[in-house]
Amino acid sequence: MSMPSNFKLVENFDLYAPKLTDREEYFCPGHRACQGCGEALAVRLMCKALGKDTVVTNATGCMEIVGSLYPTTAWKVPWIHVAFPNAAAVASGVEAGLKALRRQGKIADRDVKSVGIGGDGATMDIGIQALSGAMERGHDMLYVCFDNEAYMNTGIQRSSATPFGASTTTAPAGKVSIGNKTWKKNLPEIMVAHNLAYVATASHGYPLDFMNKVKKARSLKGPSYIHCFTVCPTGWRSASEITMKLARLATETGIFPLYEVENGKYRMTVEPRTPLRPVEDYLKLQGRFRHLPPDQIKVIQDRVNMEYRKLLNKVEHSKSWSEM
Ligand SMILES: Cc1ncc(C[n+]2csc(CCOP(=O)(O)OP(=O)(O)O)c2C)c(N)n1
Ligand code: SF4
Ligand SMILES: [Mg+2]
Repeated sequence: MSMPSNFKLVENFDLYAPKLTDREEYFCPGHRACQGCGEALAVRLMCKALGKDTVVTNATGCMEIVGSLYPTTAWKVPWIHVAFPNAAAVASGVEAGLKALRRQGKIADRDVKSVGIGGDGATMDIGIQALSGAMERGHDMLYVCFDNEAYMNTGIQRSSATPFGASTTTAPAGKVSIGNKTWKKNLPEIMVAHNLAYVATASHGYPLDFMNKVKKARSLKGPSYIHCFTVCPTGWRSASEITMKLARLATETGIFPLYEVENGKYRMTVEPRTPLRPVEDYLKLQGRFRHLPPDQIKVIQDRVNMEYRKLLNKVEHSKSWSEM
């Protein structure tokens, strides 16, 4: 698998070469995700990077529904489905349980990791309290948010991750509205404010970058958080065969930059060529943005430029805690 030529992979830590990835699948084919589902691909990649000694706690959402249709399951690691709001709380309980088993010598020789997962609705809206609590208490766990920018499983309702200008069933574009009028909540930044040792953004459009981040987070003791961008052809009204292209365009336009924050220090892990591509290249391929007039596209472009500059400023000036 090669990176597109207009990108530079900045990573240097213990890189996953494709031939070294785990051949085993832990989120298996046969699940019921829509054609071209980016979230299913991302979950599969995450599982490959985590390996078999993993317990996954999954909030309600698309991945739970498509992966566990009775009497089948796509999961080959221990997996618990929990309510919409409390995946992080249950994952922290799993971690406490693992600690007890370790103390009793029952899993003394195994490094079993507790991993909580949820969609943007489950993580950024309804589960944010449980997530904040689990991170603040310092559990040895990883939480991964699979952000497809709406409540997809129940019919494309807007969430706090839905971008400005997108048309959703609860924020429809029409004669009186351009669709969703709020800007995406910056949950990675909220996680950084929890002083976690490791926070990263990721995308299934950059599989090795994502898997390396999962691997790194897995190896750390303590809480860590990864925010993974995932394309949803059904909710975004995009062609299923351009799922990877859209994920890469999100990064190439600066809409979803890929970076990590380790002990307070920001670092870009994939650097798009500058100047960034215009946001229109990304927006025009999706039905949810089809109605946007040029002046609204400019509003989005200006905002993306400003957010990107803010991020570059942090990359340039932030220091790791040990350097302070
Ligand atoms: C407390 C509660 N409220 C609402 C629901 C209904 N519900 C189930 S899945 C879902 C949407 C999930 O959205 P998200 O977390 O973004 O995951 P996605 O389906 O987009 O992957 C909703 C609203 C529920 N199960 N429980
Ligand atoms: S609705 Fe979207 S996230 Fe859900 S399975 Fe279909 S493509 Fe995937
Ligand atoms: Mg969602």
